[in-house]
Amino acid sequence: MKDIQLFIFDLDGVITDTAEYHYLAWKELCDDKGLLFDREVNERLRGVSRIDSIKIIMEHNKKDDIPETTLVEWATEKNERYKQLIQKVTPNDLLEGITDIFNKLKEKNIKIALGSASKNAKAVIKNLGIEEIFDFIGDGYSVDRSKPAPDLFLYVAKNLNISPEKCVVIEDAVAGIEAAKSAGMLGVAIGKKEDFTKADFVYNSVKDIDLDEVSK
Ligand code: B16
Ligand code: MG
Repeated sequence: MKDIQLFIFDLDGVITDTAEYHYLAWKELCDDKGLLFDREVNERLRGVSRIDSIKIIMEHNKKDDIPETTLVEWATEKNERYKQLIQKVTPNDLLEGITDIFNKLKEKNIKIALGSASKNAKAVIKNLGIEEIFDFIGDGYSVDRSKPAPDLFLYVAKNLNISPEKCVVIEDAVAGIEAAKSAGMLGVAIGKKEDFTKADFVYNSVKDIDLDEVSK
């Protein structure tokens, strides 16, 4: 039996699906600026910070001459659209099975934290009605280096005074699992097995997570 004391949850793709809102906001921005953008490119932005996301979009458009200040401006424009869209988030947007997992962890006295790359994480959590669940919130403001760097997960664990080997990270992004493994934590991925070669466990969806199997 592992002595697991903390579960760190990613937000987008694990607790709720804000990827669709990110898609709509990026698509509107790209249409405005005459840039190519589609759902395939959007998939590459999972777990990636806002500024790194726009760099991936530029790479897709083969544009390497846009000044950094313009990229920041465009990313800010996208964020204004995104902030409007997430006003629509309600508790009905919680992914199936997540409340059950939170309840089981609470029963076992295992701590629960958020480890999201999003600077809008707190607003989303508030609209989902789950602010009270978390013992600690790590978001896009917490550290400088984003996933795949282990910094965010290490920061969260340190704040709760729990050593990395006693932590489990639940993630839907390859960069997130890489971050968990370089932090020395257990990495549980949501998605297709073939995409997550470094994960300790992979489940198709959140409702399939087997907490006993993970903690054994
Ligand atoms: P923001 P996660 C990530 O959330 C999203 O998956 C990613 O698409 C987004 O670019 C990133 O947050 C930053 O979000 O623009 O709101 O700061 O999966 O780490 O919860
Ligand atoms: Mg995610």
